[in-house]
Amino acid sequence: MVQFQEVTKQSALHPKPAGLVLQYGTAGFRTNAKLLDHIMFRMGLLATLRSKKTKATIGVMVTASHNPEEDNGVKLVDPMGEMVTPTWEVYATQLANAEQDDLLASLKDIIEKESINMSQEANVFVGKDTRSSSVSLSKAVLDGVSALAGHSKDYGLVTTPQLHYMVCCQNTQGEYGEATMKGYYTKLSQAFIQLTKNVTVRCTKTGVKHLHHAAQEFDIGVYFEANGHGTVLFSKAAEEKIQRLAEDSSVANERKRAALLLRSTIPVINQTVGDAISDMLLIEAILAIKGMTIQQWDAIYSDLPNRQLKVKVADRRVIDTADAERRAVSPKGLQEAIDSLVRKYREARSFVRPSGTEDVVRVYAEAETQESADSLAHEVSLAVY
Ligand code: 16G
Repeated sequence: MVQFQEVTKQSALHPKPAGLVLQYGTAGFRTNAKLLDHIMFRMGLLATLRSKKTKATIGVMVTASHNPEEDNGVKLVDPMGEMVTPTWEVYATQLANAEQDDLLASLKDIIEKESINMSQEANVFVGKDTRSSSVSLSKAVLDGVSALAGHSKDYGLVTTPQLHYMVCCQNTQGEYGEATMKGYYTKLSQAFIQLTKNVTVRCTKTGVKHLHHAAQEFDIGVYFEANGHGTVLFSKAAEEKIQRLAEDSSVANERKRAALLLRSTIPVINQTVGDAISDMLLIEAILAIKGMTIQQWDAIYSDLPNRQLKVKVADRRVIDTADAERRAVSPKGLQEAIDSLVRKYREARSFVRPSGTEDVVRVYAEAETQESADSLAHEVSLAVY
């Protein structure tokens, strides 16, 4: 057969040192790179057979991970991006250790045992690490694939998890992601942005009306101001889901317990606006359920020393702010002056904004010590004045 003639021809270029025995170990074959050329060629052959057998794309990664630089290694990746199944590890060892003249017989033995249809198409993805030996070794893998007329895609330098990802994407027709480096980075970075957007603390302008609206955009929105205003809002969808889970008898115990707890929490909260009586009851309940004292609760978090001052000016409206009142955009030069004062202190921040209730400008400053916070607030007040 033409296919096997090509294997015979190509394998002569990747000869096995007689008597050498290697084992497919924890993470594939790993040893000194000088002993691996024939192994790579043969793993190219085996990956092609595995691809024909599974009718899916198979991965071959050339790497020895944390091993010394002079080592290298290879491992196979199964269709869903997982490690190759143990039966095929046995075949890998068998094929790797067949003496040069026995290679075809060993190959045919695997084909027969697995009833592989040799006319089935094969597709193999190959990746390599940064070792200098990886260049020629990954080439040997590609030779193995082409010797059995398989198709290959060489991803070049990739991390091992990236190659696993590519294989899975390819075999799920893109459901897991796009089988490209761009697809990998896009998927991860977008997921990261989405995730951190959901844990993110949103800042708004001062005032319950601003906070309340921002909190309404979440399924469960908790809002508060340093002066004590605040409450918790549940979206209609969240309330309905909690209700459904609390009533559903097929829901697992842990989830049901959480749903019942949330269901009992909702009516304790005054969702129309912050309410000290309602907040007190909710906090009492949370501390009782968690078995915590007020002192323990208070010790979870400590504010930096801070100072708030009010400055009387001719017209407070000359101060205009942006970024949820954290930057002064006018008058010109004010923000730069604040920034340079803040740089004089450790762990310092300072904001100025026109009050919404009095004819004054509010100056807020915080810093590592109370003395620094007081002094910064004073200096910023002078800059405002
Ligand atoms: C009002 C607001 C409060 C805000 C404060 C700011 C309500 C119910 N209360 O008390 O949310 O923090 O004004 O006042 O809306 P200021 O701009 O004078 O500092």
